[in-house]
Amino acid sequence: MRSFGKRGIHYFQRLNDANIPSQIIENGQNRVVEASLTLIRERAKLKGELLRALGGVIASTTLLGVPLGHNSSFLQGPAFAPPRIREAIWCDSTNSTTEQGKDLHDPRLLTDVGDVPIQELRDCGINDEKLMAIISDSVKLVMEEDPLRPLILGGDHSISFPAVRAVSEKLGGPVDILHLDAHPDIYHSFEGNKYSHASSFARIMEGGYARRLLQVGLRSITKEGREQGKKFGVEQHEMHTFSEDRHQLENLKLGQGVKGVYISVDVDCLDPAFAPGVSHIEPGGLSFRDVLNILQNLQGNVVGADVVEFNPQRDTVDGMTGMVAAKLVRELSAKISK
Ligand SMILES: [Mn+2]
Repeated sequence: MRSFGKRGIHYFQRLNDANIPSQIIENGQNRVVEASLTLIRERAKLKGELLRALGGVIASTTLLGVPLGHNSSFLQGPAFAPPRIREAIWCDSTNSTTEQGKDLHDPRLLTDVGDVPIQELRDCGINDEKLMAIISDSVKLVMEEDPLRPLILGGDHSISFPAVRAVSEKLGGPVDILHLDAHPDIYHSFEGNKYSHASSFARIMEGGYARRLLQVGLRSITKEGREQGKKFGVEQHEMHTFSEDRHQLENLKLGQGVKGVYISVDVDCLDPAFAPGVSHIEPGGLSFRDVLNILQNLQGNVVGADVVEFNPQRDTVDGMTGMVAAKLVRELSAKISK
C-alpha cells in the first residue's frame, strides 16, 4: 500500500532524470489542475443556483470528497472512504431522515459536488504543497456559492489543514474548532512530513486559522502532543477525565466573536467497539451517543466540517464503520443546514 501513494511522484522523478524540459511537465500539470477545479466549480455553481432559486435557505451542506491517504503514517485506506460513505448515506437499510426529522433528499439539506481527483493529480506528479492548495481552492469554490457550506469527506486527517485554511481565508478571520479524535494530530512534523495526518493541527494553529481549538476524545497523546497543545493554547480534553468534562462538552457554545465553528471528526474518536474500521485502533473512546450529544447540543454557527480517517480496508464485512461515518455526515448536515 505504501507504494500506491507514491507511484505518480516516482514516475515523474524518473522523467526529470531523463531531462524532459520542466516547462512541458508544468504546463501539462496546470491544465490538469484547471480541469479538476472546473468540474467542482461548475457543480457548486449549479447547486448554488438551484438553492437560490428555491429561496429561503441560509446554509446548505455540500459534500466534497478528498480521497487522500498517503499522508497517513500507517495505512492508506482512508483514500477509499468517500464513495463508501456516500453509498452508506443513501443505503436502503435506513430511511432518509435525520434524528430530528430533516429529510436528506431535500437539496436544501444536502447536496454534493463530488471529489477532488487526488489520485489523478498525483499521477501527474503534483506535489503535496500544490495538492494542499488545490484542496483549499476546492473548498473555497464551494463557499463561493451562497448558501453552500462544505462538509468534507476524508481522506486521512492531513486534509483538515487545507480545509480550515480555506474556510478561514474565505471568511476573513479565525474560527473556533471542535476536534473529536483519539489523537491531537499536533506534532510539529511526523517522520519528516509537515503535511502528515499527525501534524494538521500544528499547521492550523501556526497559520492563525483558529481562535479556540477544543480537542475531545484524546487517549493517545505523547509528551510532545501535550507540549504542543500548551504552546498553542489548545483545550485538550482527555478521555480519562471525560466523566468530569461530560456536562461541559455536551453543552458547548462556540464561535461567538469569530467567523463561526468548524467541526473536525476523526472516526477514531469513537471507541473501536463502535467504529472498528479505522487505521489506529485505540480502545477507551467515546460512544456514538456521546458524540451525537456533543454535536447535537452544540450552539454555534457551523461554517464547515469534515469526517476523516474512516478506513474501509479495516471495516467489518457488513460495512459497519461506513454506516457510522455516514450517520456522522447525516447528523452534521442537519446541524449545518438551516
Ligand atoms: Mn485519530
